[in-house]
Amino acid sequence: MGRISSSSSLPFSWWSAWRYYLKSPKPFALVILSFLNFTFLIVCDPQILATAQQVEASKLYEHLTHLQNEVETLKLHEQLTHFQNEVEDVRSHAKDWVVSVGMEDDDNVNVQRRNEVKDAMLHAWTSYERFAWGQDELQPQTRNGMNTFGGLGATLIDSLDTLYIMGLDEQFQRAREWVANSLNFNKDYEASVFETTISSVDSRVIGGLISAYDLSGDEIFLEKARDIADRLLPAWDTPSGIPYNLINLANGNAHNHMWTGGNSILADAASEQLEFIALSQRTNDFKYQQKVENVIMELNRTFPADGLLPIYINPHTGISSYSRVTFGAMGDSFYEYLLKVWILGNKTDDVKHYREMWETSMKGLQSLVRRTTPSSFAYICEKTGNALSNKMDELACFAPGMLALGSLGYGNGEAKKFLSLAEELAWTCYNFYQSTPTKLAGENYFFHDGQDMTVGTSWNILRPETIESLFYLWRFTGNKTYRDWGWNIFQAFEKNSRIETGYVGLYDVSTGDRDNLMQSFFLAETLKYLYLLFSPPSFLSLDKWVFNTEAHPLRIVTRQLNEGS
Ligand code: DMJ
Repeated sequence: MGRISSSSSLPFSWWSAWRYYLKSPKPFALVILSFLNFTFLIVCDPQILATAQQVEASKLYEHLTHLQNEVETLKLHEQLTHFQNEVEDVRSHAKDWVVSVGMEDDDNVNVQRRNEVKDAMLHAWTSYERFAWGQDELQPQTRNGMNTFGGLGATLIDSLDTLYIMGLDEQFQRAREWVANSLNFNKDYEASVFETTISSVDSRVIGGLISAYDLSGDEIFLEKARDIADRLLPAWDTPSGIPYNLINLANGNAHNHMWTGGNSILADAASEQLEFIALSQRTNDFKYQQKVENVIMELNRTFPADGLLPIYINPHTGISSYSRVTFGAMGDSFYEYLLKVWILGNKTDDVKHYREMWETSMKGLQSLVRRTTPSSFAYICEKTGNALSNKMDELACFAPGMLALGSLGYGNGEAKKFLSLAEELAWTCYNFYQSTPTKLAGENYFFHDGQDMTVGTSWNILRPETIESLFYLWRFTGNKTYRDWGWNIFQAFEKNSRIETGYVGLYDVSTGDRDNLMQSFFLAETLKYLYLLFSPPSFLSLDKWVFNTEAHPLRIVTRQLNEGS
């Protein structure tokens, strides 16, 4: 009731309107129609709709502009990073260039020395170009070439990186053209005459080609390296995976020398790791790496407690045969490569076993060190069974350099000890040179109580090992004495070995009688290490490059995890 009384009290109430429309349906219908029409107008009026869409579009546009701005910023950032990388690259090249022309080297004496070594390289190379182009080695006295390695242009390939490093660009280009157009590994030689040792081909030819590729970026070198590596691969097809040392490049028949009793030689069989790993990294084909890493795994299975392996290994069983232990001929580069593969592999866990094996071998090396009387020269003995022999090859003079390079991986105390042993041994090696009338070292030395050292085999064939070690010691100690020692040895080569048509070895370091061969390693190693000895340490930094056993620098690249597996 209250509701009725309250509504009836309003002047115009909804109730009275309702009653009015119920009684008069026409006006009612009119009102309903107007309402519908109004709503329709609002919803469907194109103008109203367009405005709403415009508002929405403008919002979207605003959002889009914001997104575009963000994209632009990202792009700019990317461009900036790219640009920054390029600047960094140019800067580092410029630095290398500045260093290479000696502008950073304030020491005029060493600029002068470096130029004289470059002149020696030019003389050696020009003689080779003139009399032995495309052949393995030059015989300077008779002015002809000789195919000591089956006609693979060993000197030419061994020289590529030295020419490049010294900035002998025209010579490098001519050599490059020969590689591109004339280097042919498909040699159908008679196996008995033209078999080729793996380690020589590998370190000189494959190492030389990869190094030339790393320095110049020219794909032709990589292509050729791959070609010869493929031809060498069948040598690893033995029951143990330890390779044969000889192979015919045309038909792939592999075997060992008769004089080793069918055994593989340690240095030849286990010094292909650097080159084959580098080749795999650059081609993304890991078959090369697998073959050579398997060799080290196999040797590690029966690795002795002193880490010293005899020079002969049976390729069928993988077991060492009774033979000499030496850091000289036939043993040397096995130990060198244990350390350098660890460095090439960025010292990662993947390559930890190489370093462990190397450290074990260095304990063994220390057990072979003796000192002379009266002058206390340190030297590394050879050993057969339990018997030591007081003999050391000049070839073993690579060891001081290796010890200096490897000392970095030890803790402070051990590092100093190894560096100091390296310095002692380098002094001995330098005296191999200083103690002869020509001031050039003989091939090997014997040590007797009270007499210090006497020359064993009297020849000198332009070998690099002592200079190699002086180079490493100069880099790691900064002691300029090592540069002076290197300079003295260079002077002795200039005096005794330089002739009008190249450089020759000596039959006898006492008389100075000359032989008739310019070894390819004289251009690849001896002159290169001398050049680097007189260059600033930042040139071909040892943080970025690792030198193979033939002094071919290989760029250290990131090792991908489990590359070898
Ligand atoms: C080079 O061919 C290599 O250094 C090899 O490992 C042994 N030494 C000769 C040069 O003397």
